[in-house]
Amino acid sequence: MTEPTSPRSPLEQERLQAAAGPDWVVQLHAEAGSTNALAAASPSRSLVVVADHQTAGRGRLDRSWEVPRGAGLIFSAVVDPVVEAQWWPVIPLAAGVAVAKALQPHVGVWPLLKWPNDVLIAGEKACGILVERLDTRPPYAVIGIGINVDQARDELPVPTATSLALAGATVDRTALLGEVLYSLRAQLVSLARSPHAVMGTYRGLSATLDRDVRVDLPGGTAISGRVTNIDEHGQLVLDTGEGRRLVAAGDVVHVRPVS
Ligand code: BT5
Repeated sequence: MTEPTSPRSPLEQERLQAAAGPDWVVQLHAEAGSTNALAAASPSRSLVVVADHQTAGRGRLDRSWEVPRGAGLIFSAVVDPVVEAQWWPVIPLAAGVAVAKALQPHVGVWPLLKWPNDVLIAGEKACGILVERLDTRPPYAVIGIGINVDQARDELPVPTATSLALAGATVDRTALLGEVLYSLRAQLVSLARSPHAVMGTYRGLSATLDRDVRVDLPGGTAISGRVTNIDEHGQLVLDTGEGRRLVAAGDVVHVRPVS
């Protein structure tokens, strides 16, 4: 379908739509502030807002997501997850599973997931995911995904980041969009049928399970302990040495692997 292109060739609407297939409605912006913000501003089911370049990319907790022009795959998909509210926390984890599965054939190893949903290649972050719930009826989820495709080391904003290129994979962003959306659809179908099954897959890809961690909590405090489980609702189960704590939100720092 497509001729070979260099990883940073400008994206084209028609090619993206062809790669995404009929299940999705792709809307390309040569430049956007945040694709999550654009998708949330005029949401419709199965809309996929793609940006060739993003100038105000958002991370969790008001952090930023930075990618040089053309070096990343940056998009937000609007979905109707058809799950009860109690299972919404599993959506970002399902998205992480979807990205890991889509990247595996390119990098030849299994990407692992740092809780909740950083996609790591060789321990470094290759993809960030930001899921937001909209007050629509039914409530839609905006699933924002940023994959580092072509950055050189000095183009990454933090030393803990990596890209597919640095992992040895030359990947066409258009084809990758199709692959990730296909994988995302499959995980969402699986989630609607059985959140337990998705969590089973998630645990198998977790880089955080059985690790000693420090979790920086949203309020500014931190707790440390061993991650003994990630429960059915995606919460960390932490053995602090003084008891068991459940963590629903926070930033994990892996302290050291289990010997
Ligand atoms: C995330 O937040 O990892 C979620 C990032 C989601 C980005 C996508 S792009 C499409 C959609 N539209 C948006 O506006 N956002 C979504 P968090 O876990 O908070 O991580 C943010 C932190 O990762 C930053 O504070 C940096 O330390 C680091 N960071 C920033 N840019 C990065 C990059 N390109 N690669 C790896 N790490 C990065």
